[in-house]
Amino acid sequence: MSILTRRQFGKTAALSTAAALAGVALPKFGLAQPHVSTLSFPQGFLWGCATAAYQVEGGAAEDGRGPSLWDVFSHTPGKTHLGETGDVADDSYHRYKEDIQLLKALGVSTYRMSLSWSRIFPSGSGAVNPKGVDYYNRVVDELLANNITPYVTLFHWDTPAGLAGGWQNRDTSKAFGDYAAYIGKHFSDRVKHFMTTNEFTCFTDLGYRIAQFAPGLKLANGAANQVRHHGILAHGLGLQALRANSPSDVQVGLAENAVVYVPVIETDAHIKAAQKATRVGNAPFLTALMEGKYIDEYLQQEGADAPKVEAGDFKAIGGALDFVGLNIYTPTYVRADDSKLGFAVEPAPTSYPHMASPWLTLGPECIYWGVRNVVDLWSPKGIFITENGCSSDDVPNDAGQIEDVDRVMYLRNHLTHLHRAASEGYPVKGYFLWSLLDNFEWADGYSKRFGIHYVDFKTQKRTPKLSAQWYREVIAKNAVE
Ligand code: PNW
Repeated sequence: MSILTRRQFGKTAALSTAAALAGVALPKFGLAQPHVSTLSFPQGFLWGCATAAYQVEGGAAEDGRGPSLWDVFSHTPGKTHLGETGDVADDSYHRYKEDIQLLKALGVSTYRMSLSWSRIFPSGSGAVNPKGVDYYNRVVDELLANNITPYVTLFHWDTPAGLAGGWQNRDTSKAFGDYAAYIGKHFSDRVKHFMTTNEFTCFTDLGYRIAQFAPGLKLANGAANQVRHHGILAHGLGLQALRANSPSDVQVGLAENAVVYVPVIETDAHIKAAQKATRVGNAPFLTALMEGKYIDEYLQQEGADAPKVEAGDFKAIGGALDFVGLNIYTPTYVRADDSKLGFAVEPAPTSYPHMASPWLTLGPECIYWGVRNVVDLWSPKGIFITENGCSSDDVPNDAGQIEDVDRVMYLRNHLTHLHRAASEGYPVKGYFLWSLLDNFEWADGYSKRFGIHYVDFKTQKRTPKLSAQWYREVIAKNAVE
């Protein structure tokens, strides 16, 4: 609805009077005749929801699943909010059919889920666990029976604890390649879209450099850079293995939380600065994948601490992707300057608004710039928003309903800016809302809720929030209003 300013209203009223005198019909504006603008998405745009295995499944010790670094970390005192773990989480291991009905009620056409590597290979490599494979066969078949297309992430941070040295060890990347080959062989008859890994920074830097996530280490810079390299190498080997073990209609990409640089003001100079920042600021990860090398700026910056690269590594890492998945939550504002790099990041004032998670600063134009910077720099074949959503202090009211108007505000604004990208011709193919359900929010345990369905963790009851009703409308209309 457009509300006219006092000046515009005065002008409209004057015009109407003049037009009435002249007997001319004018378009009607103003509060009595709300002007609703519908922002329609391209035909065939895919709407979905996303989750990850350790955050929703539970069943941590069931049917032969091996432990992951997140089981170990969350069971170590002091590592997560109130010592909470993913032992039970949303119990989706047993309730997946109910969860698929929630997806169906929303009307989504796709579901982004991840596989627990240690449910399939309990030690990370070696013997396969048929019961783990059966579980995912049941989930995939149930999705397909309900006309929901699975988009499957092979690794969303739950590294098998049995892999010695975790991501410090190059063998973990090779084990990931073997695991990906197995998944390709056994699932690509029904699953046609795979993402190798989710968010490199979160399982490398947060786990091995700043100890916020599993395994909770604070390695020196050089060693932590090597962990990053093993992360992107795993992606590369996984990509090759999936391709080699799947039919040609299978599409492979990844889900990456590239830093999104937003020009402070939309001028040519600041837009160029945002592009430069995107390339340099993501040098260890997305830039390395898209350009098949570490760019000079990164190598110079790291000097003797730069990662050790072996022959052939970048042939795998730089392999062509069918799509780039972007997990987009927050903006980083940047401006042009005359420094060597040509840009400077703007510090956020303390008054800058954020959602329930303090890191989740609000700037919905980031979804537009995330897409635009990546496409303008590297022209990938397609882009998916593989995650977008927010935490909110959801509290059921007396009637048991959750009126998460702040989440609706967050989502509506992000989709409005995503619409801009689609309507300018950027190849955005789909959007996965994080998340279907409240779930285990890593180090924040169950204290931060990201779902559009409220989960009562005592009873496992799921209740659609206002945002779920809102999203259902968006999907039905293929439009945001
Ligand atoms: C993503 N940040 O993580 C993950 O892929 C999800 O598993 C997670 O639940 C979701 O976002 C919400 O946190 C992120 O600090 C973690 O900018 C941290 C950041 C972004 C995303």
